Amino acid sequence: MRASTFFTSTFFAATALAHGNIVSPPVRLPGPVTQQVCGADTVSALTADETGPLENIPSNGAPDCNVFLCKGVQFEDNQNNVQAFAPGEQVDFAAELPIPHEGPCNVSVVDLATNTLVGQPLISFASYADENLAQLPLNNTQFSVTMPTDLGTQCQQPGECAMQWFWFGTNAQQTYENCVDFVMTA
Ligand SMILES: *[C@@H]1O[C@H](CO)[C@@H](O)[C@H](O)[C@H]1NC(C)=O
Ligand SMILES: *[C@@H]1O[C@H](CO)[C@@H](O)[C@H](O)[C@H]1NC(C)=O
Ligand SMILES: [Cu+2]
Repeated sequence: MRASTFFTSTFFAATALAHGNIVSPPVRLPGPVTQQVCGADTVSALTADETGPLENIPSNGAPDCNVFLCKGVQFEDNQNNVQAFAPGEQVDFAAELPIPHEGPCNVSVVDLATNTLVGQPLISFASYADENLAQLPLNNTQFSVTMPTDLGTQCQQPGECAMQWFWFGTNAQQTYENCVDFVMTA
């Protein structure tokens, strides 16, 4: 985090923890299963600051707690939070970027069992959240993706696929993620 020193102390206190996150569609949030798999301090870090970078989240070396996949948050805590999208559907995203850090960003469909990309990224920014701009382009905080039409039977089971927002602040050396669990409707 590089919060500039010209911020007043009040502003700094209010925003020092805030870097960025997806606010819509609903993202994966931690619960008891994440606590069991990762540890209580992982859940504390995730809930203390939903906008923080992965680098601040302890994995405790737990084999099933990969903070680089959906922040380590487990699907089992989010079974009631699975979105349904149709092939070709336009899905609108809203993001908050209270402390921008310039770097690449994308949203991709991820196969959760193997942590591999399904197809090409749905959207990709070579330069995102550039703090040197007077104002961020609107598409940094409001953008849309079009759901793929060529997945066949892939991504039809809950927990099989998520859309993952992935942003890396190059100078900050901070990585940000959020996962949207979804199923593709036939
Ligand atoms: C998506 O963005 C992340 C973070 O910038 C980057 O590490 C990754 O290589 C990108 N993936 C693709 C397929 O471009
Ligand atoms: C976002 O908007 C900027 C400024 O208009 C534009 O240069 C860039 O290509 C857009 N990126 C995407 C992924 O739409
Ligand atoms: Cu930051």
